[in-house]
Amino acid sequence: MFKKILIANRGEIALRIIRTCREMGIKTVAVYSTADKESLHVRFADEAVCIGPPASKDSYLNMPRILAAAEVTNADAIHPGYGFLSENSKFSALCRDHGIKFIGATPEQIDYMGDKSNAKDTMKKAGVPTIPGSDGLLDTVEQGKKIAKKIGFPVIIKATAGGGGRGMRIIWQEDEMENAWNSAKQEAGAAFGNDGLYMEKYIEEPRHIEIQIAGDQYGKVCHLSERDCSIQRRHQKLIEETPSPFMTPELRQKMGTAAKAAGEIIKYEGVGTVEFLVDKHRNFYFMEMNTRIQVEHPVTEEVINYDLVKEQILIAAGVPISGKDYEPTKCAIECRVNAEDIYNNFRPCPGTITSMHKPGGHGTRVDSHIYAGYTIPPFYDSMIAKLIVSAQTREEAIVKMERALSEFVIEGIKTTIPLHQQIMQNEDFRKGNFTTAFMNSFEIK
Ligand code: MV4
Repeated sequence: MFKKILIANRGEIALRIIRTCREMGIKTVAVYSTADKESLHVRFADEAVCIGPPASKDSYLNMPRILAAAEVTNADAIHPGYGFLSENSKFSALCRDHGIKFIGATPEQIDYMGDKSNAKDTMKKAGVPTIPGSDGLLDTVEQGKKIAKKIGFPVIIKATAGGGGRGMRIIWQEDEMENAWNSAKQEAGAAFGNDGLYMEKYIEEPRHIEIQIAGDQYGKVCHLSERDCSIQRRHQKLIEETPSPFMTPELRQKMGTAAKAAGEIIKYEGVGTVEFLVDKHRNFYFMEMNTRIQVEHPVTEEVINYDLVKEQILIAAGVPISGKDYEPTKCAIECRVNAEDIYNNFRPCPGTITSMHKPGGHGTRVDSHIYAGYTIPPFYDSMIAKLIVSAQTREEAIVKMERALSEFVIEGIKTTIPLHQQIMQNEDFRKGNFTTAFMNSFEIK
């Protein structure tokens, strides 16, 4: 087992990883930018190394500095958390070259899954359902028109190097094709240095349902059920829950089997997530695979009683997994609390928290690095806390979330807590009747 793990991240996920390391008897090294000197991850770790100025590119994305910090502290592994270097193949390769275990995917797997058209191709071969569209990349706009006529409008053009919604264009009729093609190609080239595009039938108002998987070094892959992440705004998830209110035992069985096939074909080691779009007829299609621990992992942990970060560390150390699949035995919901002004187009609101109170009690979990007197720096993501509740039924979980949100006091800055309170009151949300379009028509009071 590892003796010392360096955590190449900040905020709540750095704390989350440090906590599991402590429970496993593994020493921890925090790295931090000068903007995070007063952060809890710095105080909770056994050692801490400053790796540079506030800007992420100079600190949390600074590969030589992070590797140097690992070498001077004698860390034998690096946990990248989510975001930052977690899906950076160059960093994964650098760790391997330096004899430091990267707790995440291999460089080959990251590159493979990072090319979306390629990933889709592989999934098709594994028997995972994919959305009808072009066979690989499109060569010309004429070819795009031909395929669109065959599969029928609307269609969507996606950047093969994209993901998270960047470089996509929806096309409703043929005369829009030329413009969409040109602007998508231009945007993808500028953003990713790769202007490859592919086409799919556009699925209107789908649900976003993802399956958590875990694979070990011996080729065994299991699934840990789904998370419904349909409540999102501009590709930023707001609320995640498990089980999905749209799920049936039959669909879970099919999606779980497909997600395992996805993990098996790439010999996936570690915890990962297979994202699917699910249409109103409960047809499901592969969308992307994430080769990292995700923000929303706690809802899965709460319903299957499983520490996913511990599992990541065990798998990286070569421990075999049990191989058993999991069914949720209760319900969990997560609300992401961001330092944003919901009445001002979700403008980020960094600043000092003058006073605060975190909710607690039965079935209530808060994953957060904030405290009274803490100043949220303006340089990073605006998520400051995750509030997770679990209960026997979805109805009870919603009531518990309302109770916990009402206890949550954060003064000095604006947060998205009032938005979550309004969503919990929404009739369609309460009925489980929602798609990825939910927030488009949600009226903030
Ligand atoms: C789609 C789609 C509809 N049809 N593909 C958005 C992010 C990127 N990972 C893929 N995305 C989508 N791909 C087809 N063929 C709709 C979306 C989409 C979406 C997906 C999941 C969650 C939220 C979304 C919001 C808008 C669009």
